Amino acid sequence: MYRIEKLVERLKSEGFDGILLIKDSNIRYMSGYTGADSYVIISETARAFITDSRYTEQAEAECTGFEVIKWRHPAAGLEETIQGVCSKHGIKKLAFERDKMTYDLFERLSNGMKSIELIPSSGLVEGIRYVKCQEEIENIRRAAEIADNAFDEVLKYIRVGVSEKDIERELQYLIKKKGADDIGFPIIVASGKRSSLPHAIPSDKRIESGDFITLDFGAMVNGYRSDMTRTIIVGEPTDKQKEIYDIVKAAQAAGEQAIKAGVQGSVPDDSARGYISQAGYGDNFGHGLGHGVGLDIHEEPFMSTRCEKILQIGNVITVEPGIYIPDWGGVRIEDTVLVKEDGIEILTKSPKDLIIL
Ligand SMILES: [Mn+2]
Repeated sequence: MYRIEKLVERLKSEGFDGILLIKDSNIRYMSGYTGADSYVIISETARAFITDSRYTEQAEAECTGFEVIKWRHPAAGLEETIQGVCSKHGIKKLAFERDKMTYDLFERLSNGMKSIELIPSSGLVEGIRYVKCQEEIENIRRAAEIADNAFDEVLKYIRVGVSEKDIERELQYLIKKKGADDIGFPIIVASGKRSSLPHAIPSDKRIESGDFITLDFGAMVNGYRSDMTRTIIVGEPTDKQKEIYDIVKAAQAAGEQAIKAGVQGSVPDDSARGYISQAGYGDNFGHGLGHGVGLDIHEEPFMSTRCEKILQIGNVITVEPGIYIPDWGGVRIEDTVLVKEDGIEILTKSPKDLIIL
């Protein structure tokens, strides 16, 4: 229960009596609950899990140490239920997650609970999630391994004539077949000129000879995600395709080499971006170098030129530079890596030499 103790400590130091959690990933992290549509209140003494009849049985089984409280007709309304927990535990200043609270819910709660001060907060749980424990790392490691296996097998399926959607569906099936609870996030398949779209949605476009294909995908294991991208080519690459690929590959290696505990998140970004800029393609790399990954697919630290976060042992982050040239195509190469004292462990192990199908 060290997670809850750490949160209580943080609440105290910020001057809050308690916190209302509504973000699924934060609720899962704190309570073990794997479902949705629920609320958690944590304070020095409160471990309250508020849900409705659809989820009470599940919550009672999953949330050890929590009091499961049912709300919604015929039980009390949400405001009344939260108010009840707060009165019981002497909570007057109740923090909430400012990036998740809707205006609707805020209005409803503040009108319905006049004696409680609702105060916006940010990153209280995420700050604890920032460094992964061994069990979390094992889940991500397994997710990365499943994604590697699925990638290896989907290569046999990719050929001239199949569509991006066909590839997406095959890869999705393979990720689940190889043991994932789910895919990590919606799969990106971008081929030919469409590979210049960093976050392309798979289309009906069919693969042609000479196409780069960018595949960005991951697996989910016990709620934890992996994230990887490989760009492959069908048919022989042109000199320009080889040039762009090699620049991204070298930039990706430069980014990875710059990562170790104690380094500011902007440093690896500078390193990869510097390489791409020197090669003349700085304007074609518009996004940050990478992001944390865990219960959410995008979480702290967000590595960019402005990132001030210090990388720590136990961060799990992506390293994903790319070059995108409109109306021509693009290349991105991405690993999920574990930050260690002197460097990294790369969790996604698929080859990074250009695969020619
Ligand atoms: Mn990513």
